[in-house]
Amino acid sequence: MKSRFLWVSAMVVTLSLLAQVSHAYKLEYDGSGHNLHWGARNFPVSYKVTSTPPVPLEAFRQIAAQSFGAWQEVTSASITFQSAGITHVKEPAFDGENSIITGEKVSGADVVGQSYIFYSTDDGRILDVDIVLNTSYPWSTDGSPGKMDVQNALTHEIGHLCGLDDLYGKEDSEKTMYGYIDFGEIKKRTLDPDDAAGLAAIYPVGLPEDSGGGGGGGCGTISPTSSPPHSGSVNFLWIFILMAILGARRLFLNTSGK
Ligand SMILES: [Ca+2]
Ligand SMILES: [Zn+2]
Repeated sequence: MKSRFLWVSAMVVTLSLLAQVSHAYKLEYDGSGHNLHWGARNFPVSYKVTSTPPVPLEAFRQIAAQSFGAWQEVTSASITFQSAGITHVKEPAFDGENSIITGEKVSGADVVGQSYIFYSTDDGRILDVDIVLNTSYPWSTDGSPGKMDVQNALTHEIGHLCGLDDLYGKEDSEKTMYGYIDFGEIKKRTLDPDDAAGLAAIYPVGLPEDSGGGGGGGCGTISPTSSPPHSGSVNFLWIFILMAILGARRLFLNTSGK
């Protein structure tokens, strides 16, 4: 009897060790241990799309809405999004607008998409996220072989915009936050239960308005819908620019051959 009890205990310990090694999801963190997050008073988080997308503009707008929708539809999470129209900006910038743009402003030829996350070093509150799709790749709207699917890549990058980090484990390959992408791939369009669980961990339903670093009292914090800071806040700008480099999240081309 006693030996069987020991055997069961040993098995439970092994299982819990395995559970610690494998990550269901990962959150993005600043250097001080705060997980990156939007304050609830920024909901709905607004975004703009580039006037020069790699596919027809109207299709691009619809795909962006669908990509944000995949995250907004998570019933166990509270974050919401809203389109604010078109932008003409060409490069990521801390300008108070969350922009989905295209270009080659990414940190390597194998980087298909990249998110630039500007956040407050006080509490990890996200202030501005710009997503860049690398135009040195061909893009499509229908998962065509030999092209990158816009919705597949955008849904992944919006996970970064929300505060989720990349996953690189073999067991993560079907998740939206898997950090490798392939031509013709569309599996990231649909969230895995672990992607949804990560979002719910950051934005649980029923969170009070002033929690999550959002602040409800209008205490002069910067929101992404307000203008960027002018005189008197220049130091902050420099901090955010440095942090953007540290906070950049990239989506790599899958070169493993599958
Ligand atoms: Ca911006
Ligand atoms: Zn990524």
